[in-house]
Amino acid sequence: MNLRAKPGKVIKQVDFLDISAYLETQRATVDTHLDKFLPPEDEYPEVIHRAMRYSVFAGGKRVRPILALAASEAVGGDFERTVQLACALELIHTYSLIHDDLPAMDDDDHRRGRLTCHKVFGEGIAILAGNGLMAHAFQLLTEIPGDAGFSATKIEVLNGLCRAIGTQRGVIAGQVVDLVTEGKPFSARELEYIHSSKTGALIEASVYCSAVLARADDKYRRCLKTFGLKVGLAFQIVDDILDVEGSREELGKTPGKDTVEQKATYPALYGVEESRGTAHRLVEEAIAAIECLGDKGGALRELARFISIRRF
Ligand code: GRG
Repeated sequence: MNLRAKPGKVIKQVDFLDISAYLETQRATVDTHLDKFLPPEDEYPEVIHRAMRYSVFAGGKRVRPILALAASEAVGGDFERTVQLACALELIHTYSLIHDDLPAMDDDDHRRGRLTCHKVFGEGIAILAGNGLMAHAFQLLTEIPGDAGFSATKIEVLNGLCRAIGTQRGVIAGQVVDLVTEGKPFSARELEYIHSSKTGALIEASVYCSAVLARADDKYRRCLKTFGLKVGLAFQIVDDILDVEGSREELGKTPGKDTVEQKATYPALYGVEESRGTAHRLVEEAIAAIECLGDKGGALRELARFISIRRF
């Protein structure tokens, strides 16, 4: 299996993937394409394009686009098409971060090691920068290259993504329940709903939509969906743990806020150790779910393991 690194450069898959090097090269590939796809800073009205680029290029691990690229590799997808989906996923994710940081939501001053978008550009422009990123993401998706016969596939991808971010177990649904349970007692069921929806749904869509775009067999779509769902939930559980254990330098944002704001988190309900155990178990189940991919699932397996042990 070949893993694409910088555009035009290919890393040969080895038995034991160096995950740090892999993440770094894939991140560079994603960033190059984000830069190409986003409107330039000097395009009128300049302030909105500066705000959009400020948040997108503030840092970020690019986990969702990297998962989309790895899933595509695993099922034989086309790189040029998939990278456009990958960038759309990152724009939607960044949009969710900008809105999540607003005073009306989590009210954060720092994100990705920088002042949040509304702190630099004001609330009005930050709201519009989020909206702008979402609009641009959907524009990118509709412009994925392909002949007329490919349109049905694009609609299926769009549908998968709209479902992932909507109000029926999508990102918005998870954020709503997160918001309304703040400071209140919450059940295990509500907690899993929040995490699977506000974070899991977009991660699940990253691998699932990538398989749809690659026109992969149903068997592969299904196993990647299960993989994404489990990895996505594990990702948010680790995020909760890092909020308890991480530092501002590692996280690029203020730790400890979940406790102060009495958020519904895994450590609050189960404690840190049990939560860590749950995240590890979910990742092992995710890895088992993609057994059908054989050697081609190597990068996805390593990405899943990285997600359970990450420190940032
Ligand atoms: C419909 C997309 C959308 C948004 C509107 C504001 C909102 C509704 C949802 C917020 C959802 C949210 C912020 C969930 C938290 C997800 C999460 C774990 C963020 C951190 O992700 P990382 O660690 O961050 O991948 P980086 O900075 O590395 O990209």
